Amino acid sequence: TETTEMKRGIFILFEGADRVGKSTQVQSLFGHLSTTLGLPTKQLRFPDRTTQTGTIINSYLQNSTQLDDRALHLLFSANRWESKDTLLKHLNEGNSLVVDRYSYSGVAYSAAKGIDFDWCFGCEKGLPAPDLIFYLKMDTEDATKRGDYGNERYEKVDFQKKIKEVYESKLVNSSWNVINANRPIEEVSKEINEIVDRSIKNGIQNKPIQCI
Ligand code: FDM
Ligand code: MG
Repeated sequence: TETTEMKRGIFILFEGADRVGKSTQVQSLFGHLSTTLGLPTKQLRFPDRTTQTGTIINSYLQNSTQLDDRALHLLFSANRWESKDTLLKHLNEGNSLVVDRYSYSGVAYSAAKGIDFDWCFGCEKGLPAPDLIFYLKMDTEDATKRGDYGNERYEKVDFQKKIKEVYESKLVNSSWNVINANRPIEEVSKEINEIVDRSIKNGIQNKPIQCI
């Protein structure tokens, strides 16, 4: 209402390997924020396959385009940079964002191919940083048993193990929330909702938006 001071939105990110349940949890948290808490919220995912860079990325992921690994990495990064202003606008206008993959996916998937980690990370520096990161953790074998596995380029057990290794040895740090994703959906959601509720109570929106 007009009498309450408007707060900026919260930037919440979900990361993890394929088929760990990110999209399901993004949707569930979106419902919690928008319906239960009544906060204006938007749901986003990267890559954004609707833009020009996204079109090239999409055809690569569906195995219909070949591309140099570093060129691809830069396209994924550019795909985030082109939405930088939109992300900031949403947050500053009070819209919270629940985002499915971001810079850390970019680094994890490219470094898992053998590209230098710091080179991969460099392209991300300066992008708006998430306020909260949820890393959904699951054994690769369990993830690969899930429906539709194997339809896209990276959905191969050995490569997924490498991705998980990059995340867990080089990206996840004490500020991330590591969530055991090998549990019923509702149990996972409940834990995530509690962390978000607590963060809001502790004034997560009062600090300025950070950069990566
Ligand atoms: N992916 C995603 C990357 O390789 N780099 C990136 O920067 C991002 C954001 O693209 F295999 C990979 C991860 C995954 C695919 O598809 C995106 P889904 O729909 O999120 O699985
Ligand atoms: Mg996928």
